[in-house]
Amino acid sequence: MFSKKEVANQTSTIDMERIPQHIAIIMDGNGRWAEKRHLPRVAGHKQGMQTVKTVTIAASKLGVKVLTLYAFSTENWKRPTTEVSYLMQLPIRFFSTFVPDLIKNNVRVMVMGDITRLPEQTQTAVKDAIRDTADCDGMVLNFALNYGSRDEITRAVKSIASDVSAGKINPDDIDDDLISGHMMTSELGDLADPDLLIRTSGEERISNFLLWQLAYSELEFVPEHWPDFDAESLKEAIIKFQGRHRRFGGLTNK
Ligand code: V0D
Repeated sequence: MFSKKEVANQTSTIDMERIPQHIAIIMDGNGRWAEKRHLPRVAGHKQGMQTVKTVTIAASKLGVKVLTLYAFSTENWKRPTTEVSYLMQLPIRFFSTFVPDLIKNNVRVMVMGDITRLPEQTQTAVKDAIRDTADCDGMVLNFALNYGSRDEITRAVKSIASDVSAGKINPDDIDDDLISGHMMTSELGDLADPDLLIRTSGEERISNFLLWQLAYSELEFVPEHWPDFDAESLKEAIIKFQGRHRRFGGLTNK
């Protein structure tokens, strides 16, 4: 017998010419994965970190140009202190074991969000990884860390308002591109907007993630909890994206 996955793979294959350039992922379901196994929630976070490594290498090998991962939202501070402390260790652990693999795979690390409120050691680990991978010109691995999209938009509006009041720009200069240039994704240039958003664990919401940048993205909600997501799940999501995002008679299917 074939599982659903195998049937899906028999009937369709990935088109390497049409890989989504920017994939964003809401890595949901780590706590639920652990609870189902009668393990503490942090065991799910630990396993989830392994999944980050697997999916990063898989995405890079497929030719994805930007992988944005929602690691910690501005709302996650409301979780129990012990859980928050554990989460804050994860970027340190992640980079202490994974920077050589990132460099080997030519992956550059980027972070968006307010990292100034994170513990000193976490900030250092993040800054070191950004520096150590600065010369990599393959995939960008972009972590959304202490990020919230309304906060991002609020900062952008304030910054634009202050440019107007300083006389640097006129209200008439404010357009789509100018606003994009004030978002935390601005250093990604043309690649700032995800082609595909994946959310794991069955929840079908955007939850304050990339509200501006997701305007035209394909959205895929998959049932697996993040620790169960793997290279095969990523390929399946890309195959579905390609099926939906076909160009009909030269018209783009936006
Ligand atoms: C737990 C699933 C990698 C989501 C993945 C601080 C919840 C595993 C990072 C990470 C977390 C973040 C930034 C960075 C390098 C690594 C991470 C957090 C949680 C919250 F620069 N996994 N990971 N960060 N989990």
